[in-house]
Amino acid sequence: MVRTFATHRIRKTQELSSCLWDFETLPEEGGTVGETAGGKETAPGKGTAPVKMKTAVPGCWENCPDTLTYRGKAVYERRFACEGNIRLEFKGVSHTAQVYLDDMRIAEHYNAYTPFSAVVKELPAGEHTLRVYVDNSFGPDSALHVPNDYQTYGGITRPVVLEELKDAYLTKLHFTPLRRDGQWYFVIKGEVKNLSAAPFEGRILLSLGEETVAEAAVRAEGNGVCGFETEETLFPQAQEWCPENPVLYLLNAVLLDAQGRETDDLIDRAGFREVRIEGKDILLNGRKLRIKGFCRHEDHPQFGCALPFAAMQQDLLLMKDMGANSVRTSHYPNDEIFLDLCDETGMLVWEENHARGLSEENMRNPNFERQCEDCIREMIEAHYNHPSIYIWGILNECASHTEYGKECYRKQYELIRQLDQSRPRSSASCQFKTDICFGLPEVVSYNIYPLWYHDTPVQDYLKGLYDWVQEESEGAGKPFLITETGAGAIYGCRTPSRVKWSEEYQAYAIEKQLEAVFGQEGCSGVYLWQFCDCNVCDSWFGGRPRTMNNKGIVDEYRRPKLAYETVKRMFGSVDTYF
Ligand code: ADA
Repeated sequence: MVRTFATHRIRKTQELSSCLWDFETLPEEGGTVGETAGGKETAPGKGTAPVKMKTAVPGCWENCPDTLTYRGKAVYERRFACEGNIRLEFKGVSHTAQVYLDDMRIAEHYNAYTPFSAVVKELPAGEHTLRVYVDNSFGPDSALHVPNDYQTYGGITRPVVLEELKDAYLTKLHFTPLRRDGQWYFVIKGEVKNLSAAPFEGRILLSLGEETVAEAAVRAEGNGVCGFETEETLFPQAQEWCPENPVLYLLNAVLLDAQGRETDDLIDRAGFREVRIEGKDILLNGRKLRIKGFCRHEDHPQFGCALPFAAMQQDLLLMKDMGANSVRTSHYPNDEIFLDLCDETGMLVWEENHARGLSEENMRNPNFERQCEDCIREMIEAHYNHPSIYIWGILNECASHTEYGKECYRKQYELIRQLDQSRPRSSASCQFKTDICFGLPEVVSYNIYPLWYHDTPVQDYLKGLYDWVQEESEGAGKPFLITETGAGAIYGCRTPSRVKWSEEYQAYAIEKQLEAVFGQEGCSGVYLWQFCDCNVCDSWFGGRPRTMNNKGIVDEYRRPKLAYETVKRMFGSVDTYF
């Protein structure tokens, strides 16, 4: 399964995943089989035999008995028959991929959480061999995947698709809804690429649901690209998308050649909804929004980060059962299937680029800027149309208190603005009363842990921080969100004495935290850290019993802790709109 709906009717596509591929580890001198407690990687030593097996794609090799702790390189292989122009799309490989088709290198990609593709022209008829070299090791070249408070799994962790292309094909289709005087308008932008040496002339037909809504002429030079853009078009019959009634429209672009023959298509989904900032308020379709959300890692003991469809849906069901209206994809862009489900179920999404807790020294890694920019670009290009995404986040808990850090934040915010003018931007900060970046985004966000990492009464702590933002930072007058708060609990650790790590303590702390957040004037809401317990890297074992981040409201198997009912009661006590 690649998406929850078909993205082509004319372009021929075939999923290459959802089956077993040949797999072999490539341990090498200096290669690794895991981390030591100190965060250094251990070499496997000479004579480490490679592991060969058939393995599931998508999947993580940490879920196979022979490669439970393997960190290093491996190769995946499968064969397929095809001819002509083809496009291969990888929705996610963790974390570095080199792709070979019949021994020819066709793609290279860094970062587990964003898609990439390769186009190969005029492939001869017959069987072809696709080989993907995957590496999940840490090292100086990797600025974003570092030993961290979550796991960097290994594998082809999201779907792989093969597409057959004619000479001209659609590369992009972006839908922007606009709301004016109670009426809905839209603008659709897209791009056609010409793979042949001769110029291509044709037309694009655009439809929304059953209606053809626009048409555009396109002309692309030989091997060139051609953009198209509709006028602002009124869509009087639009039904708006909102959490209570998430109405989706099929957005269909059909490319016709000069003779009027259907050449290619792209199908996506669109929703009419508006996110606007007015003073300290986040307005959704003109109504003042209150966030009741969860931070969620893509993590499961049986599937690593490659959760199957039903498991994703179950996570959403549980979050909804607790009364949540939003999910924060901490700390990286999520699988599109999950975003599809959020669109369908009306779950608002804070989607963020990949970066967690990087110091200024980490941010000075020569690859840092490029790797962040690639991630932002790939995330926004691919996820632009999801109505559920209401905000873009960047650089969770990085160096937003230093001048060097601020320059990085500024560049990344600007890049987002170039790619998307329609959504607000923010960043979850932990720089208490020292953050200097709040002048840059539209929304000010803080991660706070009173009653967990320190015992300051939550209300006092939150008010102190909020007042500081209003009185002494450039964030004054902007919406203010709590993007993390929570407490740890080991599932099954129960004691009436309510010590830390017990379920009783977690439930108590969360009640106090939510009470304070919902009572704080000017606060637009909260994301609890976190939905489920998750694996962390070995070097994080200290302060992380079981080498897991145990702040889940459900444990890693999604078994509810005592706090589940507390969250349900507290989330249930306030509405989605103020
Ligand atoms: C941070 C961070 C999370 C997690 C959390 C915690 O705020 O953003 O990734 O590490 O703290 O559990 O302490």
